[in-house]
Amino acid sequence: MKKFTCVDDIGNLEAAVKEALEVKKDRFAYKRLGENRTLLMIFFNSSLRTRLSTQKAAMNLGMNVIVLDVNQGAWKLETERGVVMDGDKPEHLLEAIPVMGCYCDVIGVRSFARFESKQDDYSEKILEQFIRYSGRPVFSMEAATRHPLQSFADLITIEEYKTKKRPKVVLTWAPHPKALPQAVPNSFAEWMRAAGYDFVITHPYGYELSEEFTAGVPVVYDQDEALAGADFVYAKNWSAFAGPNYGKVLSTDRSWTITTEKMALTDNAYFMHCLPVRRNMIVSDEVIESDRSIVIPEAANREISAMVVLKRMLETL
Ligand code: AN0
Ligand code: CP
Repeated sequence: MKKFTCVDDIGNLEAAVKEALEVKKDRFAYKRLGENRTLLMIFFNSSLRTRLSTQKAAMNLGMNVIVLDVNQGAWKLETERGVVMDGDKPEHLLEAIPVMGCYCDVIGVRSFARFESKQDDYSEKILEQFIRYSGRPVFSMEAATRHPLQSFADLITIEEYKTKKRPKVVLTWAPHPKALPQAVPNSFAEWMRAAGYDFVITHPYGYELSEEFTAGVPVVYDQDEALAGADFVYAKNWSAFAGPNYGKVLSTDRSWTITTEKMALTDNAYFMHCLPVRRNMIVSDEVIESDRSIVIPEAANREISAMVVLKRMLETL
């Protein structure tokens, strides 16, 4: 595997989940595969889970790991070509990327939407430059439009917990005080469609996601109606995508918070969230602490999704 940025890169989903459950049974079986190979993880944004789970996955495979927080200790990077660099940025991404490629065999990149230009965000300007100029296999650790390691872990988790062949999975918007990217819901939608589940999205008017990710998925604007009969409730906030409101917070309506009353509308659904989560904005204390909350096993599966991706990259080096 030369890149992992979206669902198409993983190929057949059944085979990918099978491989995931296999490595989960014995996560040290491929300890020799990564010997003398180096993973470089580059963070333009904060992270707890991605940082730890991906490093752990690489160590399980015997790799060496270097982590670079670009905004802490590295030179500030200019990302635009043609800029006269007389400001506060001493280095250009176009040198930094091939230099980083010299010191490693595989690169992971976290680079969120910047909400300065929808065109730049949705063309994955930063991630694509790593793919083009690093000379190394590149995987996304959440980029501007997708979070595929998260979605893959979400899929593994649903496959582990489902009791029906085709469960009803509901992606629901929930309130949050700050503008968040659409990457997690875009990506989740893309993977749920590919998995062929009974998949429904619910959000207030104005929060429509890009059709690129949601084509054919029913959108129900009444959250209670959407939750009826759900087997999995996947909560997430995102900012507006459509039109001039791109990147804006249009609502903080707490009647969309997932509470015990909301969960009572479901078919005893499991509660999921990628984390980090703001309690009593996105979800009540009671729901996230309940025995139907699977946010911790979901986070644990991040190690497994990262293992499958790194293993496949190592196998094709
Ligand atoms: C990020 C987001 O919503 O995309 C990361 C989630 C994994 N969340 C925050 O910035 C709080
Ligand atoms: N879910 C997730 O990607 O978490 P982090 O932002 O902490 O890595």
